[in-house]
Amino acid sequence: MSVGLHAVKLTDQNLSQLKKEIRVPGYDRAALQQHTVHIGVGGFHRAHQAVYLDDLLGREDEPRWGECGIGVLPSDLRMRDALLSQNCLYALVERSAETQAARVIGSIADYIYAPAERERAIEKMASAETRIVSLTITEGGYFIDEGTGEFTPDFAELQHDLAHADAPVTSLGYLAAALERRRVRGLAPFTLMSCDNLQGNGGVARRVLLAFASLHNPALENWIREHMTFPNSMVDRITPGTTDEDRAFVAGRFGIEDAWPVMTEPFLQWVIEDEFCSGRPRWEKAGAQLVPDVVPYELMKMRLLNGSHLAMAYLGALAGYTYVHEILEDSLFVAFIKAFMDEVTPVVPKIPGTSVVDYKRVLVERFANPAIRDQVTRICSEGSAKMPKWVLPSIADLLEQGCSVTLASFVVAAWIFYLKQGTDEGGKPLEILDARAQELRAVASGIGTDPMPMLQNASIFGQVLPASRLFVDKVSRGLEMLSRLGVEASMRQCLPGQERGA
Ligand code: CS2
Repeated sequence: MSVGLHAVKLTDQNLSQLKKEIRVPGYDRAALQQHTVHIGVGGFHRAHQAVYLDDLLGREDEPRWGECGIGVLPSDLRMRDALLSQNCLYALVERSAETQAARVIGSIADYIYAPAERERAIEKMASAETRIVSLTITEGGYFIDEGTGEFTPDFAELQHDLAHADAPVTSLGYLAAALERRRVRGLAPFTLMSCDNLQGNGGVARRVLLAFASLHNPALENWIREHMTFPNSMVDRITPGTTDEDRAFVAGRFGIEDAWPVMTEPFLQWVIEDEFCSGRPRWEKAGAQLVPDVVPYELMKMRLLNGSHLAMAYLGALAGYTYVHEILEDSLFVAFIKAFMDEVTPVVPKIPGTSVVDYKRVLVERFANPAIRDQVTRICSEGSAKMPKWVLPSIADLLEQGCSVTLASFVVAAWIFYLKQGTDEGGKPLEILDARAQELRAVASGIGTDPMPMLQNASIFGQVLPASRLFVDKVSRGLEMLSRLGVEASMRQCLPGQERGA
C-alpha cells in the first residue's frame, strides 16, 4: 500500500511526528511503576485493561501505575518482538460504521518473554513493586476439566512444573515460584486478578492456584489461603484478531507503522470485585465499575453476548459467512439471535439499574458493527471450551426451571453438525480451530441423528444434560433437520411459533 510508505515507526521518540488527530500518551512513560504484571498480553488485554490504565495515567492526579507484560507460551515470542521493537507502544483503533479513531496506548512499560528469561519473569512477579498479577491466559491456562470444573494436575506441563519449581513452563508454575519467593522474603503477596471469560474467574484462579500449591508446598498453600485475594471480574470488548490488512490500514490511514496494532469496537465494560490485598489503581475514574458481587454481570454477559456468538457462529460458518457483521445482515439470523437471547433471558440475573432489553438491543448493534470485521472462525474457535461455559449452563438452568431450550439445543446440534461436516454448505472446507478438534471430529463423523456418542463426553457435557431426554431429543431433531433441510430451513423451524413435533 503506497500511502503506508510514509508511515512513522511507532516509538517513544517518534510520537511527536504522528498526526495531531492521534491521541498519544501525555504522561511520562519513563516514570511508570510496573505495579501490574500481566500474563497473556494479546489483542484483548491491549484493547481493555491496558486502555483503562492508559486513561487513568492520562489524568494528572494519578500515581504512575504502569504494567509489565509477560508471555509464557512459545507463541508469545511474536508479541515480544513486536512490542519491544516499539517501546511497548501500540495503536488502538476504535471502529464503527461512523468513525475510525486511533490512539497510542502507553501503559505497558516492558515485556518479558518468559521462556527465554525465566528468572527475570519470576523475579518480576516476586518483586515488591508488583502489586497485582492479572491474567488473560484463556480457559486452557487453568487446567480445569470443563465437565466437572475440577483442577486436573495430570497434564505433563504441570507435572514438569511440580518437579522443576524454578524452571516453570505454565502460568501456574510461574505464579507459584514467584509467590514462594515472596513468602520466604517476608513480602506481602500480590492480588491475582483473572480477566478471562470464565464464570467466577477469580474463584477459579484461586481454586487452581491453591490446588497446585498444595501439591508443591503446603506452607505456600496456607500462606496463599491466608493472605491473597482473587477478585472476580467481568470483561467486555469485542476484539477481532489483527490481520495484515489492518496493519496496512493503520499505516495508510493513520500514518503509523505498528507491528501489531489492535482493532476494536467503541464499546467497553469492566466490572470488578473490590478485593485487592496490595492496592489497586483507581480504575473507577476511568469508567470501570467496582462492585461487591460480579456474578450477575458475568452471567448476563456470558449467556447473552458469548452465548449469542456461539449461536450464530457455527450456523453462520455452515452458511458460508466469513464475518460476524455479514451474519447480522441476514434477517433470518437476526431473528434467530434475538430469539436465542429471549430464550435464555429467564436464566439471566436481573441487575438493578440495567435493562436487559437495552442490553440485548445494544448487543445486536455491536454484532452488526461492519467496521470491526470480526471473524466467524475466531468465534467458532475452541468450541469444546466455550460451549460448556457459555451455552450448556444456560440449558441446564432453563431445564431446571421448566423453560424452553429449543434454540439453545439447536445451537448444540449445529456445533456437532459443523464438526461432522467440516465444510460449509457450498462445499468449502471450514477452518476448525479447537485443541480437541481431531478427537471431536472423529466422534462427530460417525453421528447421524443420535447425538449420544458426542453428548456422553462428560468433560464437555457433564452428567446432567446427557441424562435429559428433552435435551437429547432436541439435539437429535436439530441434527436431523440440518442434514435434511439445511441451515436456513432448519433455523426457520426453530423460531418461536414455527416449531413442529418437538
Ligand atoms: C467471543 C469473545 O471468543 C469468543 O467467542 O465471544 O471473544 C467476545 O468477543 C468477547 O468476550 C467480548 O467481550
